[in-house]
Amino acid sequence: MKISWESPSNIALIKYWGKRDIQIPSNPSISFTLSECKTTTEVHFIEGTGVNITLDGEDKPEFIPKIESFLLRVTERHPWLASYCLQIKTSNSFPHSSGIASSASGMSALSLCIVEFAEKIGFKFDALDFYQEASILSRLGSGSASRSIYGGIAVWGESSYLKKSRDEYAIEYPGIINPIFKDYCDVILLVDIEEKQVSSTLGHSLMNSHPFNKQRFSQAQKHINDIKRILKTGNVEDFIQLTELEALTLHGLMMTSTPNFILMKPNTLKIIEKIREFRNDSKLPISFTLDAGANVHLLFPNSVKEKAMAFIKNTLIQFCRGNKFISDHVGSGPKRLTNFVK
Ligand code: 2P0
Repeated sequence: MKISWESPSNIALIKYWGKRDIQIPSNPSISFTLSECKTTTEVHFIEGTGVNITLDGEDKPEFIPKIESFLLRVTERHPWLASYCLQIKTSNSFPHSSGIASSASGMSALSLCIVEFAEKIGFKFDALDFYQEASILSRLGSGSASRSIYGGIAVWGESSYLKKSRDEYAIEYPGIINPIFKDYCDVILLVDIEEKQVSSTLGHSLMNSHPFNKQRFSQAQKHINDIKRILKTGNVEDFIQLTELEALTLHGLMMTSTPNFILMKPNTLKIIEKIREFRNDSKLPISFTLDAGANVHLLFPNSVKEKAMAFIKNTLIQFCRGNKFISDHVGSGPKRLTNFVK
């Protein structure tokens, strides 16, 4: 039986950085689910054992250890999986060497295929619904992947400010969302396309002994309360202040851990300077956030898209590797593609 899903990447506004036990986050995080940056995965479930994987039609034996350890974790919840061999065919909409992590879209697409198959063979997910189960499995593969299961805005990790939030799975953001955020734009400016310098596993683990960890985890809780108000009112000035602070805090944490890392490149800083200068002069609500790398995510409301794109083409593009950027926006979440083949 072949099952197929398409699942998007996401960009965190309140960052997940630090975890314990089996992928339990040290603080809650909130993200925009993207639309254009996505992974398409088809899984052929065959009776037997083992796994093989192709990316864009090419065998990828180097991906197998990571997938196997993920499947081992999943088998604890889904014992039926031990009797199946998985043939996984996957492709990403974004270039492999773009510095964009494919773990969120890739792990969520694979998890959705597994949960759909589980449902088809009559496996019961206790009290959880389909998407909660898919988010749990995604989390076991990669923390940020748990958020890609939902369109719009997703929350992962418990916060007293959002009563339905959980550490085990993400949920669709349960608060009121001002229309301005429903089609917010994210243009990813590709500064560095190399493999990640620091694996997220190492990055997260450095938070365990980080001198500022307690302050950071309580700051993130406070930021959930702040963003809740901002998402409701649509106050873009406060949105910019909070999300830029989150981005720089993430990098500040990496710069102050032992060992420490500088993941920004000179062009990352040039772009940030230009964004702040342009915002000051134009009074347009154009801002940035960062992932755990050198690329810059340019964030702005859809209403200023034309001016923002002109700013990119006139000023920012010169700092992008090969003049490349990816234009994305808040999206509607994963899509089931299964064309039922027995
Ligand atoms: C996030 N990042 O909230 C944060 C902000 C990067 C910067 O989650 O070890 O690949 O697989 O759970 O999800 C990147 O880490 O880490 C990440 P694992 P993941 O999006």
